[in-house]
Amino acid sequence: MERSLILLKPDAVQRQLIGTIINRIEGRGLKLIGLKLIKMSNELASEHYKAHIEKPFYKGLVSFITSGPLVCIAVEGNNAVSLIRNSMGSTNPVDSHPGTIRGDLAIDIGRNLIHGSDSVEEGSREVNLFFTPNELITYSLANEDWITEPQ
Ligand code: D4T
Repeated sequence: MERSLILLKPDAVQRQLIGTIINRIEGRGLKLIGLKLIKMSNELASEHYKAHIEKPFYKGLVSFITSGPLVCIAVEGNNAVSLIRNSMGSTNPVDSHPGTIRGDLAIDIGRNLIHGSDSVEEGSREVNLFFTPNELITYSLANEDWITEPQ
């Protein structure tokens, strides 16, 4: 089963958009299996964004992501990674379509509200980076068969 890590970044928390964004994720039918508020350490930020270490925006990105509390969410389900990426919209909100989270709620690439894992492999790695096994809960939703056709 696919897993994806979602981060509601410090701008989402400060703008009091936590509920609005979670509402969209739940409304789509995705299942949350982990949820917590944290302040990201410099060490965790460097690990999470290590692919961008040489990029010109890296310093500002780490400074922003460690600047205040953020919400970590683990999601599990078929196609969880691509469903979330589609709901988020493009990295740069200028290119995000209306109807997506960034397309409706953001305007600046450096304040784009949300992170979602960009591949199945990354989803698994990132969920394990942000959550310990006992923080993840596997369960069934009562309405699951009304969201996904049973195989
Ligand atoms: P994240 O990782 O936050 O989900 O974003 P994306 O997966 O959509 O985009 P990314 O990894 O390419 O970029 C990571 C993060 O860096 C910020 N950023 C990016 C920025 O501030 N300036 C830039 O020019 C780029 C490319 C936004 C997201």
